[in-house]
Amino acid sequence: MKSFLFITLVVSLFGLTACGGGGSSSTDSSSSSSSSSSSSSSSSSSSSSSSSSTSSAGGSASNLYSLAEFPIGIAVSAGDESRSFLTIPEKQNTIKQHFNQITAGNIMKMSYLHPLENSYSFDNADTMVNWAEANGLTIHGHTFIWHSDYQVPSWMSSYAGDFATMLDDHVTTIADHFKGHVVSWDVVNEAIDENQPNCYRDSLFYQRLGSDYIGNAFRAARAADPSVDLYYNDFDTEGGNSGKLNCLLLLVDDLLANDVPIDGVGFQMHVQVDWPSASSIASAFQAIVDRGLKVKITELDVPINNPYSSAAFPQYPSYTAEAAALQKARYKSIIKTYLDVVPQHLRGGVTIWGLWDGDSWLLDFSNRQGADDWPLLFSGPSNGPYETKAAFDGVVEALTGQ
Ligand code: 9MR
Repeated sequence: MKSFLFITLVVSLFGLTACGGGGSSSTDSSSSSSSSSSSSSSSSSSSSSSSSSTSSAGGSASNLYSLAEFPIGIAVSAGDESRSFLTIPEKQNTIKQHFNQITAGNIMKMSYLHPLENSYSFDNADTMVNWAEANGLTIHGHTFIWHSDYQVPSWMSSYAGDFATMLDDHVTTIADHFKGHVVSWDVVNEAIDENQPNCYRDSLFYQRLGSDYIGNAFRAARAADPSVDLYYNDFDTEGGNSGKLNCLLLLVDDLLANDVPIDGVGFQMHVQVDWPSASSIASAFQAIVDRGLKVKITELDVPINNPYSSAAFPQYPSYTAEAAALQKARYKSIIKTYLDVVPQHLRGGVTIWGLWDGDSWLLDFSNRQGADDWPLLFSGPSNGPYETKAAFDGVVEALTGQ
């Protein structure tokens, strides 16, 4: 973990360095590279902050993570993926400068880590973890169990043996491998289907084991790594879809009633710029807080075009100042809601699902009808330097109580 010795300094300096505007911040790639090259040690990274506040990757805060007392995470491509941050030095620099936690966007999913029944493949994930540890970032693991067809190894889909034992071994082996190197896990991802009468998605795992597979996975993970935080993670649970939120609460209550060792709920929060409302989000967070569980925003992004809106799509064919201001306000509101509702000891952190707009999974998402969008905190080009957007300033303003 990075040291937070300089939080007070950085926060107080913030008042002097804030841009506070609605557009992209100023650029100065030379100061960017000098600040990022010093960020491998926490103290030097933080102490360089005051002089690098106008860097291209700096924007209105020198080290975003220093403004929060909870992890500020980023999803990354790694391993053999085409946009692996490990092949782009500028991306590493920006990640080191602003984030203190990493989630693998893909390479710690089932099919990547456990491609064959008797063979695990940890090398790519280990390389990523080693980089994170060398640079003072923690890892949020994603994910032991996800139904999605292309994530389930084919051997598992046709497994004819004792399915419960096999799945326990899968969780145990991975949790054990990363023990001491991962601070939290999405134990089960997206197990809910609110259109099913009992709320459980009719997945391979449900078909073989009923809902027991969820509690089993938490128990196996806890047994393998007693000190890691264990989350249930899902999308569309942040309040706009009341049926899905109700299912989430049923699932969580069932786990708690059965003494399943769950520490928190991950809200993915692939939200729209105008949906759901801040009050809906607050209610959803509150319901988890009321159960004494941690709330982690695990996959935040805010596209500015809403394909589900009654308005013509795309609403913003280009990234106008008006769009940027809307997006900034939305990011700010989400983080503010998180701070307002979730008490400090239950804040699991906030992770943004990708570094710069060209990294976003939404570019390939068919529901977006091929429209461009600009859902993240930084703009490109692909190899950097990355420039902070107004959205970044919105996060800074929320974290600093502006
Ligand atoms: O961002 C991920 C994208 O690169 C992958 O193609 C996709 C399928 O594996 O998964 C994306 O991440 C998903 C995450 O793992 C779970 N919640 C939804 C995310 C966006 O689809």
